[in-house]
Parts: sequence; structure tokens; C-alpha cells
Amino acid sequence: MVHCLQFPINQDHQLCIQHQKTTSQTHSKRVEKERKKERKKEMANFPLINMEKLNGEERGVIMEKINDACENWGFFEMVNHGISHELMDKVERMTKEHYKKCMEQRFKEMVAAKALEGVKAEVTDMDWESTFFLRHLPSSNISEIPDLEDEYRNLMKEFAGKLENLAEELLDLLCENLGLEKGYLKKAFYGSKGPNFGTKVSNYPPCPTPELIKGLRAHTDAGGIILLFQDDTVSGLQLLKDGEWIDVPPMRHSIVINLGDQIEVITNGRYKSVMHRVIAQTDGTRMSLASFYNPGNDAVIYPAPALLEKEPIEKEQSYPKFVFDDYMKLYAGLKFQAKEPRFEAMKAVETNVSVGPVATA
Ligand SMILES: O=C(O)CCC(=O)C(=O)O
Ligand SMILES: [Fe+2]
Repeated sequence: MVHCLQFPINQDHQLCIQHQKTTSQTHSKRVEKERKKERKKEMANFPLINMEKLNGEERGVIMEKINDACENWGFFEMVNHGISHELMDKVERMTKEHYKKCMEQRFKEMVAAKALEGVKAEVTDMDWESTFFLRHLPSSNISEIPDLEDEYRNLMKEFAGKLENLAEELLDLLCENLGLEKGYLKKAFYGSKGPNFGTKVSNYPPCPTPELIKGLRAHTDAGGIILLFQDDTVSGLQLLKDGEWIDVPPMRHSIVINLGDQIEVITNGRYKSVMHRVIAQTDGTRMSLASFYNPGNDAVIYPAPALLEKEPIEKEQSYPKFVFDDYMKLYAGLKFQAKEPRFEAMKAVETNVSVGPVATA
């Protein structure tokens, strides 16, 4: 009898919990659906710039689109940027061949040695990527990198030369939009030996647990302007916009641009470096070549005075002045953290920076 009495009560209770569960599941499903729709919309809005149109009557519209992308996305994707498709196809083919021949086995051994294949909890101190770094400026290290065929070395030198020109062209477009004199950003990056310019060649192999180990953990880039040649079929790069991770759509022969922390400082926050990450896929290896056009080590970075003049008093000098290399030393340990504490830390040591000639006696 007791059982009989209790049973319906329990069942009601059970049903009640079940009902609450179902309602909250429906609610969270609805929220997730809304979010997905929102993400899709944002992805469709991802700024795509046809650089060819800069030479025509639509120049003003395109410049405005670039400005909007810099202010609101920190990212844009360029087509018809002037680098030949033939050159890009060859770079892609040889990079993929090099990965298969020289890097893939090494990556598999690293995964086995670190037992990354069967992880059960989130890995927060490693990335699921296979990389090497080519330095182009101030001096090239391409001849010192082992395992590269001469043809690949020469190809990468040629590609880097084209990207360097494109980076400088872009910096001038940014100057124009910001109302800074032509050449201002290039000069600001120059220091005594010219800019640092290098390419990180990456492959993100298939990962059995992409939710537990990122291809590359979320970060903002420390430097100036980044030009990315990414795989046109295997996706994975995402940027954070209004609290949502948005896919950067793969597109054949496009170059993706994003802005680093130094552009944020020089523009006093008008343009922002934006958090991004790479999610490895469960099938398919994603290739990417990220070329970083950064200030020289001894370049002194600070908000452009011409931009500060336009700011209300309270926003004036909200960013620090520092030597770029000091920022890089700080970044080395804090890359995967928010940028704001880095800016604050640089502010704290700012008084030591001298822009003029150093007194020696
Ligand atoms: O591989 C990519 O798409 C992005 C790489 C990146 O964000 C980086 O190396 O800083
Ligand atoms: Fe990055």
C-alpha cells in the first residue's frame, strides 16, 4: 500500500523533473539554434575585400569596407590581391608535400610520446599543430632550415617578397583610412634595422578529440599585420566576435588579414587586435602559412600623436609607449591570455622608454 501511495507521488515528482528537464533542454536547444543562426549570419557578413576594385570608381566604398573591418572585426579576407594564383598553388603544393615527407611522421611520434591520442580531459598547455618558422627580415634564415628542397626555399623567398610588398601596401591603406600620413605605420615599425617579417608554416593534422585539445589556443597576435594563406578546403580558424566564435571561411586564393596588438596601440584602440583560435578537424589536415609583418626589435611603439589629438581627454594616452622587443618578452609568457594585462604591464614600465638619442656620458 505504501508503495502504491508512494509510487504515484514519486512518478509525479519524476514527471515534474522530467518536464523541467525537457523544458530547459528545449530552451537550451532553442538558444543553441539561435546562436548557430547568428554565427551563420556573421560568417556570411565576414568582410570580403576585392582589392582590384581599389583601382576603380568604387575605391571609396572599398576603403570604407576596409575601415569597417579594421574597426569591427580586426580581420578581413582579400581576393584579387595581386599575388598570382600560380605562385599560391605552387606554395600550397610544395608545403603539403614537405609536410607529408618531413613533418607528418615526427608529429605522430610526438603525439604518441605525449599520449595525446586518448586524452580524457582538456589539454591547456599544448596545441595540435606541426610548425616551422621562416624568418625573412631583417635577415633570412631560409638557408639554415633543415630538410627543405632548394626549389621550396626559393619559392618561399619569392612568396615572402610578394607578401612583404602587400603588407606595406596595406599599411598605407590603413594610414589613409586613419588620416595618418602615407608611410607613417611603416616608419613606426622600422626601428634601426627595419621590420621583423617571418612566416609560420603550420599543418593541423586530423585530431580525434578537437574539443579537448585546440589546433591553436585562443590568442591575439602580438605584432603588426598578419597575412594568412590558409587551406581552401579544410577549415578551422575562428575569431571571437561579440562573444561568439565565428569561422573564417576558407576561400581559394584568398589572403586573410588580421591586426596585431601593435596596431591597436598605435591607433589608440581605434583598430583592435582580435582573439582567434584554430580548431583541428577530425578528418583532413589543414595547412596555413601565417606571415607576420612586425615592428623591428628596437622600434618604439606608442599611440600616433595625430590620433590622440582627436580623442576626448579621458581617452588620451590610454595605451602605453614601449620598445617592441620588451613587449615580445612579456608576450612570450602570456600569449594565451587577454591582451589588456599586457598593455597594463607595459604602462607600468613606460617611464624608462627614451625615444631620442641615448646619453652615453
Ligand atoms: O593557422 C592559422 O590559421 C592561424 C595561426 C595563428 O593565428 C598564429 O600562428 O598566430
Ligand atoms: Fe594568431
